[in-house]
Amino acid sequence: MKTKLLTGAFGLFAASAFAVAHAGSPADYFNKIDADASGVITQAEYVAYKTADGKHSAEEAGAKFAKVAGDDGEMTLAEFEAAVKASKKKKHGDKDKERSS
Ligand SMILES: [Ca+2]
Repeated sequence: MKTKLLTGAFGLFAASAFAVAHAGSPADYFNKIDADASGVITQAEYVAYKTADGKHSAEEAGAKFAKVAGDDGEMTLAEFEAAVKASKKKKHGDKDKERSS
């Protein structure tokens, strides 16, 4: 009985730990992509990261990068966070809209 309880608790802990690690903060995600830790993400770094898992083509990644980075060709943490926030808003829809207005 006790063992079963412990296993259940551990399973819950493992699941929530995974959720946190998986979601991460935008800054953690940013640092992962910023391969040389220069504080900005270049197009090369972004494309390399996005194409690493084979889910995105270099063209797709390049287009997304240009959209987020703007004219200067460098993605700052602020730009990155804004893009993450914008994509989250899209996913969760009206809830965020109500809260912010
Ligand atoms: Ca960099």
